Amino acid sequence: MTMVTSTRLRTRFAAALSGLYGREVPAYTTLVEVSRQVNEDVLSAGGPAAGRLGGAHRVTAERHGAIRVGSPTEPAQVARIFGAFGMTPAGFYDLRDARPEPIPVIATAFRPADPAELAQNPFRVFTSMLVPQDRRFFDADLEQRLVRFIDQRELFCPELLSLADRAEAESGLEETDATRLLDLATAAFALSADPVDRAWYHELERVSAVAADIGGVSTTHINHLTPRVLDIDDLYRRMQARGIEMIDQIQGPPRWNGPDVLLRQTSFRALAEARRFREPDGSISSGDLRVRFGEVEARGIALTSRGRTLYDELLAEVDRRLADDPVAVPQQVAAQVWSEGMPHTETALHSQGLGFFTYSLTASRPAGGAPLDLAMLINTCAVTLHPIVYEDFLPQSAAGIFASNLSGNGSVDQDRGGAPRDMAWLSAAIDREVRDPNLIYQAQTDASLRALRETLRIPDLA
Ligand code: OOG
Ligand code: NI
Repeated sequence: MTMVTSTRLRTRFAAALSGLYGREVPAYTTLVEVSRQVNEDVLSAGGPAAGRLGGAHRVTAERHGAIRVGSPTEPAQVARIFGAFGMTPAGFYDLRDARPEPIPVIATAFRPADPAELAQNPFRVFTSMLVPQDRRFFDADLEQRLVRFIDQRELFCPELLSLADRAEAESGLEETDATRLLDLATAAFALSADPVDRAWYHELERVSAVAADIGGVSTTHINHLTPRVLDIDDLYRRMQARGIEMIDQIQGPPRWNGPDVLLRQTSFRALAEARRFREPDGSISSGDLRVRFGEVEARGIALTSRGRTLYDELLAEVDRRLADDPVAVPQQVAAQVWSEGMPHTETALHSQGLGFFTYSLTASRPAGGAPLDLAMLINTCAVTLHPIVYEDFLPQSAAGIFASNLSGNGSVDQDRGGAPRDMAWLSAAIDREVRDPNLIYQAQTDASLRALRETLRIPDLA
């Protein structure tokens, strides 16, 4: 009996969701097609971006998904399902005081952590969880009704959960069970034909459209699935040329002539989708909802916390200059601020401790008696730097993506207290450790440096 490994299960799950989402949201299929063309063009032109941050095999299949669930039991179930696919929770995002629009959720991303697993298939899912206890959004009465509604629904059937547990415990499943697990897991994220209670949905929508999307319906669904492109500016132009109206900007770092870092994302609003509604008198009517969208992203180098601080400072500087000069072009200002403040080369990013890299030895140990250090080995090309790809998300971009796809503003009462939530709280709630992404990247760098020290027999090389 051949085992379908968890790596293979993850690849098949990502592909099955992609098939499902393409049938549900046809604009997604266009986006994937245009992304494929952009990537082919970048790779065949062989420019600096080609292959440096992931080869054709990885990037072509690469997707992130976004789902939104209630709490407290649903996130723990989600964690078991993704556990079957070798995806662990990494990073903690709190969007409740996000700008421009506070969203009543916290989030983590389920993703592989091991470099070999990431190279096979880096599928990641940004998973948001509603916080009904947050008084800035929900009063005590609404909290109670929301929790009751969420508690009595079943997003994931017991068979799915027990297959997932077995797949995780045994690092895979035999083919028949694997197919069953994948079918059930994919179906759990399909848009449901169940009627939506119109009054309940609208009551939540007045607080937050995201709260309604999560707690106003009896099932969950994939909110978007995002392909990765090697040139997001080119993709943006090509989508607009096809008549698909994109949001007015690309979130994250600007386009500039230095190393790509972190993550750049943009999105477009999907069309309204037909849904059935249950009216207050019990009758069923038809209508539509517009909650899902298309998104695309370009990934760059993972930044250390120092690099991240610099990134945040540069963003703030861009905001300041734009506030001072209302007619300035945001992209130009950003590119200017970056060329003043961000190192222009990968080597400089590395030597200033701003980015994460691994090392490989390209020449034998240089002769001569001078003590060797890492910078000198890099400068003489004896050691080559390899950037580590950023595998996570950016809270500010996520907030921008959420906000740009909402129709109405909700209502938030900032005078009321929130409910404290952090990484430790989330770890306890889902009963598994939410990992700090920086420690994952750091471990990769450390392992590579250790290997280099051993090969060169320089135990204290730094
Ligand atoms: C998630 C929004 C965040 C991203 O790529 O930053 C996100 C959502 O809309 O549910 O997907
Ligand atoms: Ni997304």
